[in-house]
Amino acid sequence: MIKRSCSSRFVLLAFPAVLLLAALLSAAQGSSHFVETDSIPVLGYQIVNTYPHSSLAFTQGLVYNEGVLYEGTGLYGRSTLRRVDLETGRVLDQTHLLSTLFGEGVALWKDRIIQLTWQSGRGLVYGKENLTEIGNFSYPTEGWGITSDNKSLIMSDGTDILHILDPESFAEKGRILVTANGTPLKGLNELEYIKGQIYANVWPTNWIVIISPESGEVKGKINMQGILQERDIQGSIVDVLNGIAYDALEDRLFVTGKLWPKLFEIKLVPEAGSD
Ligand SMILES: [Ca+2]
Repeated sequence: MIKRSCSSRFVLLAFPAVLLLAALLSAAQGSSHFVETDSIPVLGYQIVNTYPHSSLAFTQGLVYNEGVLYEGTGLYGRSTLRRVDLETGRVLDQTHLLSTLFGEGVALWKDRIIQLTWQSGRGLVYGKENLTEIGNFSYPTEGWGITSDNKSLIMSDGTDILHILDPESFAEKGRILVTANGTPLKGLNELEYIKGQIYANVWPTNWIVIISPESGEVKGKINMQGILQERDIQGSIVDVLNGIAYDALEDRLFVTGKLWPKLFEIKLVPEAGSD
């Protein structure tokens, strides 16, 4: 399995695309320990729309609001926070992080955007309109994904723990211990709060899990295998599925991945062959 370390992220970028795709498919299959516990309902997807996405964006955070995607990208020296036009994928505005920071998840809170960083223990706060940094905060874990349930911020750190943070003070108010059939589910990455449940990418797989915030139990899992085809990447280098955003007004669900040239609007459906 490809480990999530600084060096391995750059090793990933040196892989030929075909080999990388094969490695990722292998990793996704090999790391599917929770998939084998089959009492969790499986969903598939239908592609509703396909949009351009910057193949230079190492997507670590994604959220939608009023026609615009807010996207956080990673890698040292390349991390950004950007506003992106959904239809064209055009970057409307962006701010660059210090080269010592590796950008991670993003969430909206009121007129602010919150962005995590990976191993710096530092969260960044921006004004939503102009992406100007207006504050920061610290946390004792790694920072991976973050979302909001309109009362709190919910943050992942790469383990099976979701941290519930006060959105004003960033103090931890509680934790959700995530389990799939009673087994801790690690690797929780990019998050999105959708209609009372938490959707999470599971690094480094093609699975998205649907988590009950009350119990931490995985209530459903979405098999995203195959959404990005080899013909889509045409020799370019891609990394794993990561990035979930939701348009609550129009009930639209968006997904993409790190360095993916496409972003998809999807509809969830029962997986073929499942009950
Ligand atoms: Ca998200």
